Amino acid sequence: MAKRVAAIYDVHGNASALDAVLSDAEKCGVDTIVFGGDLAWGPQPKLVMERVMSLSGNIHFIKGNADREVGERYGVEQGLNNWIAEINQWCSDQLTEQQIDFLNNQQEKVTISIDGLGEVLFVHGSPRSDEEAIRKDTPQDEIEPMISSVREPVIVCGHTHIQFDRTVFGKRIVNAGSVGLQIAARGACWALIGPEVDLRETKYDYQKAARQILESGVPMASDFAEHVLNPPTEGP
Ligand SMILES: [Mn+2]
Repeated sequence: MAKRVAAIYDVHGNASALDAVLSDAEKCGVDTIVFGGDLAWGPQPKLVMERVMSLSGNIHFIKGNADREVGERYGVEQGLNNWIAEINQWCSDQLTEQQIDFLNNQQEKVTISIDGLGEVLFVHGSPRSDEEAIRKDTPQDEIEPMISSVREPVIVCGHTHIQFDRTVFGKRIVNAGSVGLQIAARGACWALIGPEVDLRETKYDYQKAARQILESGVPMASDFAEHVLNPPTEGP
């Protein structure tokens, strides 16, 4: 039985933000970490993979759609935009064979029994797809078929990069937000799960992060840097 679980989602190759979240999680006394997917796709894939693969303790990894695309070198032939395909290939090229194998061997989901909450299911997108989005305003009727076969009372997801905590047809659904490519947040977002649900936003040095991103060599580096300097708002 876990007591305090850090749900760390959508790091997207932002090593500075990840380091800040790992320090904050340690201060919060977490005994278990779930990395919820989309670790490497972004400006610092190698640093992020080195960091997470060196951690020890109770750690689980869920595969995100972007991990799948980097691990399997998805290109335009899979119907992707040029720029996404280009970043997939660049990220793949940065990683060692061992890091690629690690990405390709992550689980699709994990269930953990957590004090105060019971059984909690962790997925990347929705319980049935790593690309399906659950947002805070997704209509309940659209969510129903995504969760109808889930037996756990609590579901933790990510993928859309905006935190929420809502209940749909009796299931509590928590979106942990994004550590590295946050939307409508200034800091690195994650969730502390157990015994309550605490949606956290950890401050980090985003100006330093932006400088490192500009030096990383990632395609569209200035766009990534701009994203962390001025995260987009939620939009309409
Ligand atoms: Mn994703």
